[in-house]
Amino acid sequence: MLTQQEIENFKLQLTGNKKIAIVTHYNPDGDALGSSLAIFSHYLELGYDVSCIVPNPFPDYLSWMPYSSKVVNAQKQIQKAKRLIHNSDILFVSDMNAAHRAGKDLEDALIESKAFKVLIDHHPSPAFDANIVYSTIFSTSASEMVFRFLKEIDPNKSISLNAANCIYTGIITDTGSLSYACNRPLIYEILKELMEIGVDGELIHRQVYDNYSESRLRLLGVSLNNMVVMEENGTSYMFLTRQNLLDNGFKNGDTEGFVNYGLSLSSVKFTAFFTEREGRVRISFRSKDEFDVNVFASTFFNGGGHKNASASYHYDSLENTLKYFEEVVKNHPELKNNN
Ligand SMILES: [Mn+2]
Repeated sequence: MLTQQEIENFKLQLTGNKKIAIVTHYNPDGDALGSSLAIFSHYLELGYDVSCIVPNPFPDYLSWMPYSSKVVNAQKQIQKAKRLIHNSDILFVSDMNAAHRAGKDLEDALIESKAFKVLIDHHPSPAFDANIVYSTIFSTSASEMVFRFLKEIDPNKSISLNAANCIYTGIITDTGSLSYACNRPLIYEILKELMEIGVDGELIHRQVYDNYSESRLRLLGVSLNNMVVMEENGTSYMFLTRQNLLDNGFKNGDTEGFVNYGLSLSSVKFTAFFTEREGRVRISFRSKDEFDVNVFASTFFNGGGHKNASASYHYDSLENTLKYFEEVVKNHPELKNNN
């Protein structure tokens, strides 16, 4: 909830000819892009000068999203991205809880910016110095938070179909199509409102989930083949080597969501997915119920995220990383003697 003071402060910032910039996290997913483009659509359509910046490219299966062609990719246009952040009067930071989540190249620009800063997020422990921190873990997604934010700022201003489509996309992609992190009535009230605005939920589902590349499906096959089940620990993991990625024409975003397959086994309450990159291994963690993968990732892999979904990088070979992971799992008090 915003305070009356925050609402007034923000509205004051909006007066006049203001420049707005929006930045989201590295490796943008459906919620990162959805929340950012929802803010973008809303203020662009109100006549503001708005820019939306991503640290690196978003996956192809999101390219149908409204205004996606207007997104500035900082990896390609770093000077432009920094200039837009520097020159903005209002800076939104969305779907991330700290400046470093936007990657090394944008981190300083976000911290040094003199703009009025608004953080919109749903990760634990927001650690970004902003004028408004609009964040709670009791939310499906940053996109849901954008909806709530816009409603609180001006309950009478309608949300456009473009913005609604973006918000809907963020909500369904961050909840595995409403299968986790969504056990609150409010989310269904929001979805109802989005549909009343004109969102075609079935179409969005097809655009997101039936729009994959061949490389993605091939890589899923390899990942499943590489799956290891640690029955005694209620744990499974899958991995992709660098060679697997090269052999199958890996593109950014291809492995999005793979980690969830490891969790679909009845005996498993904790799963991890490892991707070998240059000089490091990217790891995603997922869990069912009470096992906290935010704590697991931060304790053993210097990462973080949410209770049931987190991620980190490990700076070692894939082989050593998997060995270390197995060791940690076998000795973990909550994973020993799973039954
Ligand atoms: Mn998110």
